[in-house]
Amino acid sequence: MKQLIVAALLVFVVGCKKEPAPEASAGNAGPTAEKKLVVGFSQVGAESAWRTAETKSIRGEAEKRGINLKFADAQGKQANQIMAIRSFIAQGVDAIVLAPVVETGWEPVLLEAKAANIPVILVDRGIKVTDESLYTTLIASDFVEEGRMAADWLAKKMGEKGNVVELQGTTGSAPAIDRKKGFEEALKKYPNIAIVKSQSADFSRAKGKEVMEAFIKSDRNNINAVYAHNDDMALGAIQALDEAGMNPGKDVLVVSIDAVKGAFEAMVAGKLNATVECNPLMGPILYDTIAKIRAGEKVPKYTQNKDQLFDQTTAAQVIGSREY
Ligand code: GZL
Repeated sequence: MKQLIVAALLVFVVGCKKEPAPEASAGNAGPTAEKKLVVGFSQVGAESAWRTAETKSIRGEAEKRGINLKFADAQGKQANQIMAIRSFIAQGVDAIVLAPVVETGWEPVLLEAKAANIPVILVDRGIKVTDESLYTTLIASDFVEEGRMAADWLAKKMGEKGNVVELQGTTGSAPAIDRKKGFEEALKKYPNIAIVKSQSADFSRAKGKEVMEAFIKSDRNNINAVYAHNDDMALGAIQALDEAGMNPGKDVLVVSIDAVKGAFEAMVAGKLNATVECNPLMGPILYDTIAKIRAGEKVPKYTQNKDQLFDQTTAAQVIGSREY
């Protein structure tokens, strides 16, 4: 009888042995695995080398940190960004990241995110809202300061006199509005410099070439310098100037913003004169900020990415160490 009870007890103990938790595969975390952070990211599009670098940084860092990043490319359309944000809300993501294509028109969808209690982090561009609680924080460069830096450098190079043509970024976007504002503000110190033409080329190289061709066609003898709101448009303008035999970088000065690899190559080649860096490598600071928000820490409303100007005097020794 005693043997019977011991045997029964043995079966009971073996039978209760805890099976190891099923391996937490990428898709379904096992019962003991920590729940993966899920972040929805609505990206403007892929209009420039800078944008590509920003996407690479944000996606790559999510991969590195084991974050489940849901990525939506809006192809430059605000309606697509609004749809993407609604989809993230429906999926119940832990945080929404938005690089807003333009400054206005965000209140309705951000009110929905707020109602769903999902924090919204703005990267790279700001928005205009009456209720600032609709987003938790903005991580971006100071575009007005970038415009001022470009203007001051160009004015000195031009001997504080001459005519400038301006290639603006995407109409209604924070960088286009503020880079124009900063450039004009700084030019007030140089009454003998005039902006004789100014038009949007949507941050794209192809449109930058197209608009520059039109500027050349209409008044080629009155162009002493080009100010482009980003390197891609500047490189397009350089192509147009080259094709017109106008010697970019020497007879016509060219200054832009972003400091992507192509800009350094153009500076080394003597075709671009200077570029103001606008750092796109937002991944690490973005996820550090999300971690603080989720831990209940106070984060600043605005975190400024520091910028610096590069010109031909330093391009050759810096180009090898550039990360984007
Ligand atoms: C700046 C970013 C701008 C870049 C462009 O933060 O929004 O958009 O300067 C990009 O190259 O297209």
